[in-house]
Amino acid sequence: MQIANKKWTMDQFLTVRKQVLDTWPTGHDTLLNLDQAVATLRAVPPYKNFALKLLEAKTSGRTFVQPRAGVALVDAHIDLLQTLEAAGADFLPSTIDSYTRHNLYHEAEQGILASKREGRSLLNGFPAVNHGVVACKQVLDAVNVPVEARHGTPDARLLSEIIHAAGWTSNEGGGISYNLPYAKNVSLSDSIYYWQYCDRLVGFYEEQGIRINREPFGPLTGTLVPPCIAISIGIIEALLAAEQGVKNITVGYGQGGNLIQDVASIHVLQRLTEHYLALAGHADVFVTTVFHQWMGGFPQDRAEASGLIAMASTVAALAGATKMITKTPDESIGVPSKEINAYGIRTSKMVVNLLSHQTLPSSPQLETEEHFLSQEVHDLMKSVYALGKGDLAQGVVHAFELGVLDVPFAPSRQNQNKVMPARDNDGCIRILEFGSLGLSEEIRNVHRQKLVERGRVEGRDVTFQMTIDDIYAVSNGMLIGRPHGGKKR
Ligand code: 8ZB
Repeated sequence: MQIANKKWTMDQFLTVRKQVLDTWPTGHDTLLNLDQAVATLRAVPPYKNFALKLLEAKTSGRTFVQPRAGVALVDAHIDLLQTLEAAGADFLPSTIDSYTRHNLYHEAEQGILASKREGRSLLNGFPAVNHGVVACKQVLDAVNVPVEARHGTPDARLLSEIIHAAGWTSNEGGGISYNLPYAKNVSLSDSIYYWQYCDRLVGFYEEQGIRINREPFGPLTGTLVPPCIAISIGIIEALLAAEQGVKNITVGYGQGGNLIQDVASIHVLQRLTEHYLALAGHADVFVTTVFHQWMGGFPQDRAEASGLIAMASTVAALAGATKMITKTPDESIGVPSKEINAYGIRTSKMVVNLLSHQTLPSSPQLETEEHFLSQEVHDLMKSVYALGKGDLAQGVVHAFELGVLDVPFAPSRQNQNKVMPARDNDGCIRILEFGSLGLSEEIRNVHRQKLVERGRVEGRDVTFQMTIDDIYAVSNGMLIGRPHGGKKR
């Protein structure tokens, strides 16, 4: 697939759309008529519009909270969302099941039937394509806050059609962030093309005066991702979306663990996303941020998990993130019950409410971190633009081929997997192996120096062993994987 970062014409979009709607019977739902979909979306009240509520969130001085949640059957899914709304969720999700994420709708159908037979969910999410527009609209009608589709789908074209036609006003994902962490063998140019379609659909609705939010998936693999890599990919996905006409974008970031680095990252994410959008002629896009509570391995102990959730909420609030995605004390077990999911929301909300209107004051450490991080992002963006000879989509594809952009621990063959991260002596995520990452020698030396400092304190060489120790540290109750620094009880 030859791709370019250029807005699709409506003709081009409608031609592809015919094929997309043909891929599964619910694609022929009468409500997928675009005029009818526009009417449905126009009838969504402002307090249930994701993009409009984000405007309110950004000016409120409080970090809004949103859980993850999804089960196989419509009634149970509605009951689940109503429980989470009652627990205080400001935004609701519908987490989509893995079969749907891989476009395996026949398998999803079997999962629905089996769930009905057994009287419990046998899918790990809500199969929105199989349920179709009418059922998805019932879900939205049953709650009083905006609903977003959250998934992990490289080709989400039909899913996006269905959820928006049902009045859901936000969609998570992007051509990079919903490919590399989630798929092994989907070509990057294909997934970028599929997501151009999803964004062009939103662009169409925006042209009709309907506000819809889009959210790149910031945490990527959730495992020690250096902030400069996550932020650059978020900016690139924001730029690709804006080109297709998206006007309301929430860029994301997964908690790293060091307070200063996390606050710096949210600040730089907001600032540089706006900066690059403006440079590309998209200054009219409204940008917000989302902070994901710890996406790595969780402690098994519920009390320890709750501590981690409370700490994440503290950081999100002090950083001034617009919203935060919550975890639950049962994260290490699997898909949470509605009760424990509600518990996670209430824990998180307590903290962000206590900290509303408080922010981390500026300090030399915070300024230094923001300075270096900004420089890193500028380095990466410059390398990507150069590789694409001005075309961002081409640049991204070449950047991943060459490892100029590289996501640690991604299962995808589209990714070089040469970058190795490790924490420095303060617990900040730094880079131990750079591969071909597009960073200057000056920046690389800063990372090297920080890791050597840790090695000196721990009396060991800087090796991959640090990476391994750090991956398991948080679930063992510490941020940094020190050689003899087990849990202090
Ligand atoms: C990449 C996102 C992983 C996180 C949670 C996992 C993990 C996945 C569901 C869910 C509630 C679901 N997750 N599916 N949480 N309901 N159906 O997403 O636990 O935290």
